[in-house]
Amino acid sequence: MDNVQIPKAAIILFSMTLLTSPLASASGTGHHHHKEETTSAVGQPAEKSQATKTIHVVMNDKMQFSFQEKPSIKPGETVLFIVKNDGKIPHEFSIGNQHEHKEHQKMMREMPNMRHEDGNTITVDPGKTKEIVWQFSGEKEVIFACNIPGHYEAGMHHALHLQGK
Ligand SMILES: [Cu+2]
Repeated sequence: MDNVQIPKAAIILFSMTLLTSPLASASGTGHHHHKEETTSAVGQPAEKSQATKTIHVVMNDKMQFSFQEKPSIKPGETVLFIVKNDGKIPHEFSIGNQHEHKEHQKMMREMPNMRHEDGNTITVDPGKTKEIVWQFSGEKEVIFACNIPGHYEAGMHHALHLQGK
């Protein structure tokens, strides 16, 4: 009897391996989900050709964002941000809601040497200019922030309420 049961058990184990292996490899390739992380509660990255508005932003070491003109954005609008760093240290321009920035700050404190370059974030070196294109959708309360440790706390954020529709 034992001779019969052992192969049966082996077959069961074998089929369980077949069943679980696709699951195991799916969780092993969790990095593919990275793209989804760039979809935020306030929109998603877009192509420059889709942008219907350009907003110039200047960042400085006084922990401020200054806008060439007061930004006005409608829900659904795709905006090209041209972001210049006038300071002497790197700064970040990140688009999100309050919760997303809090999470981002936590991660930056844990990995202080990491440069954060997600779809919703650019890091701009001193004297440099970078671009980010964003389509606004979802929540209407948007925050632009620099999440480099200490910067947000020092005032490096700007809240914007999307206008209309
Ligand atoms: Cu900063």
